[in-house]
Amino acid sequence: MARRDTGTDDPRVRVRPNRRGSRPRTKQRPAHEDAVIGMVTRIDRGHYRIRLEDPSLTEDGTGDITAMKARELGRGKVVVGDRVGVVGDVSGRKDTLARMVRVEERRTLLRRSAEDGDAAGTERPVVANAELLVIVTAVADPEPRPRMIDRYLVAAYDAGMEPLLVLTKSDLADAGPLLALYEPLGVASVATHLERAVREAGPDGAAAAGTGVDAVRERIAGRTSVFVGHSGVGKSTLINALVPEAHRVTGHVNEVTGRGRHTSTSLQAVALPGGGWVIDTPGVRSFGVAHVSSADVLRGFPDLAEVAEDCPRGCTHDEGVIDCALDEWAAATDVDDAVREQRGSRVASLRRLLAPSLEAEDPTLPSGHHR
Ligand SMILES: Nc1nc2c(ncn2[C@@H]2O[C@H](COP(=O)(O)OP(=O)(O)OP(=O)(O)O)[C@@H](O)[C@H]2O)c(=O)[nH]1
Ligand SMILES: [Mg+2]
Ligand SMILES: [Zn+2]
Repeated sequence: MARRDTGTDDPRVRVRPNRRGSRPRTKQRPAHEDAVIGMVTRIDRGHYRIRLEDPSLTEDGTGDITAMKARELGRGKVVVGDRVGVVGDVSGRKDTLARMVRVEERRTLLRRSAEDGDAAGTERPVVANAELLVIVTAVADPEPRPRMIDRYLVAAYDAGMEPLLVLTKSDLADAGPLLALYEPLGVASVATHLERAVREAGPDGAAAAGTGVDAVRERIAGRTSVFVGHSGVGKSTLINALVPEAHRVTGHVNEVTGRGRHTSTSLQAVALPGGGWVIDTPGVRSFGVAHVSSADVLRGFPDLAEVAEDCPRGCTHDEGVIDCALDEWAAATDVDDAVREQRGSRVASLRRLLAPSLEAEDPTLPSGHHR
């Protein structure tokens, strides 16, 4: 997939290419050559929790330190997942603060746009450098919202991230209809069900299995993934099952509103035992993608993007527009009926993801999917 330039949102944040040890040869040395590198794992009121690449630098050997932004960094946003350079006291001792002096170039950037208020339409960075967007949706309790999944898919393609659909609570309802809705797009998916004992272990974790947990573990191994979705879908519970050391607090779904309690309140990156990171995020009601164009979405589907190269200039690829090459491709008579049918549903699914239609109502799932 083509990666877009994901520089920070503010030109005043100095982004430097990742040089990995090779010293610049010019006489002009960059500022803070002695800075050590780490990853931002949590942000709490202007305090950045950072895990250093070299954990032996800290007194306790964990590599965890706290830093504040140096003034020279300007107002540009630094987010969880950012690789940053820090100077000063990196001992990690209690009450010490290091200085964060630079942000390395981002490989991916998950962004969302504000949907109401003064900032409506403006985009904000959410997480940097993650490879996998784990879209967590409960098959019931709370009710699944396919539009939300669609928005997250759009955000993943825009960010240059690979999506993984995880359908939780498959003990409560059949995951089949939802899986079928995303099958034509070729989105990887896993249905999970955690045993009561695992769920109730809460932040103390329980390595005991549940259905689908191993499949998720395999997919996230050695990579950086972000778990997103509505409050109460079971993001933190799943992360505890995957990484018992995570100690994430979990909540209940309110019987009256059918929603979670917004138990997790901040983003938190948790190291995987075998390498890689999982980033738990607070549940959100919606995820704005107004900043994403149809071309950004198409990049997630190289085969369809190639077909769309034959579209008239400025084609929106919407259903019913004149001469959209996707229609011609989906109706081709020189292929088997089965292939034609497949193409048709793939184009229809893509169109569902394209920006304007995202405002529409949720597609209805076949009734009676509850157990
Ligand atoms: N029946 C059932 N319940 C589950 C399953 N997984 C999680 N839950 C329950 O769902 C509720 C919410 O779980 P959390 O992990 O706190 O949800 P969350 O997505 O982290 O929510 P926020 O932090 O508010 O965004 C808890 O009561 C869990 O026990 C499952 O597989 N089956
Ligand atoms: Mg949570
Ligand atoms: Zn078109």
